[in-house]
Amino acid sequence: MSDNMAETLAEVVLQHVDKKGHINSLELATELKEDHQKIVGAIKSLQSFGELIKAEQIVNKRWELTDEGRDVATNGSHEARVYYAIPDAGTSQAQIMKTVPNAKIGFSKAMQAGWIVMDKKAEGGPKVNKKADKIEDVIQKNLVKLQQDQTDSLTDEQKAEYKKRKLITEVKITSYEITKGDNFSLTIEKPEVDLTPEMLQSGSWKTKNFKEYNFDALGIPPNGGHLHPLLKVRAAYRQIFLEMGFTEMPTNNFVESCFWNFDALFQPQQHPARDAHDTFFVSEPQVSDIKRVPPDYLQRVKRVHAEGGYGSQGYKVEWKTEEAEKNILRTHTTAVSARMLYKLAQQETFTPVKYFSIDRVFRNETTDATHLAEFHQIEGVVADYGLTLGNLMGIIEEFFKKLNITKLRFKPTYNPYTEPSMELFSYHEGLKKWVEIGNSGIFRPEMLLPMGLPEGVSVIAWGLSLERPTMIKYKIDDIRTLIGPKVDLQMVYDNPICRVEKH
Ligand code: FB9
Repeated sequence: MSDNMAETLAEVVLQHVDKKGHINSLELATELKEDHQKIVGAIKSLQSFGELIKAEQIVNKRWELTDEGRDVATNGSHEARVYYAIPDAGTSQAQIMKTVPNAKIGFSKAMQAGWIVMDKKAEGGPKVNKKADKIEDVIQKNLVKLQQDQTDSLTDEQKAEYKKRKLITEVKITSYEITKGDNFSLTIEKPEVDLTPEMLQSGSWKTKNFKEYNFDALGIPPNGGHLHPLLKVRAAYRQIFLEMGFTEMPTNNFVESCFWNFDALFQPQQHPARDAHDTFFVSEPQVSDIKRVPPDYLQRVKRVHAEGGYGSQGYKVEWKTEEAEKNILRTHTTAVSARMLYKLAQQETFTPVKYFSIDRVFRNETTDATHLAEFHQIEGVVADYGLTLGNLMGIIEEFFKKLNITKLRFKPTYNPYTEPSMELFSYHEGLKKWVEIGNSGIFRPEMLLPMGLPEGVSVIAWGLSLERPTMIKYKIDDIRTLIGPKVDLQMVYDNPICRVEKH
């Protein structure tokens, strides 16, 4: 029904209430030959205009015919149809059962009514005959009367029987007694509405009553963008490195050759970390253009792996270009550090540098609440003449001090590309125990010298992840609520700014 039709029906309701003082919705629907539900809809819409009308809900019960009841009203009761199906000469019960609808119940009811009789000794087998000369189909008459004028003329016994035979059912009929409200009026003050695109397209705006524009209303606060917690912590760590004079390395290549990720770092080609269960190998393009590695440098790397040199005995195993040229998802940002250090070594004159990187790395790990197949590695690198383990420990202490971590411990460990190497530990006041917070070391000569860095230049470096400090800061227990498909974006909207108090 269009808006206009509903308004018209509502106006008709008002006119009838005005004329008669009160009306019943069912009676009005009958009088207007209109669907009762549409009358109810008009009443509901009038109720939304304040006290125009009073509508008292009336719940009545009445008997209505079922589908089977309507069939009986039209075609006669089951027993009457059996009676009229019997010829004067009689017929077999089977013939009745075959040809008359609902014959089973009709047959027994006709027998009970004394309308028909069975002759079991009839010639040619049992026969059913009419017993009564004529019958009155009271059921059909009662149902037709109920159907036509809704009067409840049935006796209680008849109701019980017809209900039992599923010919009638009792239904609740909700209707409304309508009277004039305190603000009764024959005209409907249209509600104030907001303009919508549909009104403009349909032209219905012409009959609408629009709210005054409130130009003083405050606008809806725009839902601005929200930084992910990881990016907030990354910004904090980036600021610390920049304050310490570090330059960010270009880490915008997730795909890396095994040469830069492993071989340039003097990581042996047989190292388990280079297996597929630890590393994601790229199938297309499967190999990098190894010719882009300066051939002389590649040869020096090959030699230091296979034969040694620079004071090292090497690994004394064959070194294969086919291994070096394979493409992988980088397993650490130290691959980028290697590229940067090689580039540094090509300078005419060596200049000390401080580099850092914070970016994604990928490892073929089993995921759990604290591990994903990727994480963000934070790495600091310093290259200069004569750097020592003391410098490494000192710069790490300086770095973590800016994160308010002063209780540090260094534990010797092994890395393939640094010697010596140290794991970093910090005392966790909450857990009352020392927790690992990173790793570090001095790059080996077998990595630096083939690059062409001058004798005496040493490079110190350390690394940690971005996810661990982020989870601690934002009190997130499961890394999968921080990153991945299950992340609740509300977490991104709600988490506070990342502040690192300055010390
Ligand atoms: O981040 C780690 N832990 C951590 C860091 C910070 C933190 O809170 C902040 C101080 C306030 C709390 C915890 N870890 C390193 C230690 C562990 O979490 C470890 O279980 C997970 N590690 C990752 C690698 O796991 C496969 C963290 C990641 C890691 C480890 C080593 C490096 C980088 C990241 C490195 C390196 C390196 C070494 C030498 C030369 C160059 C780089």
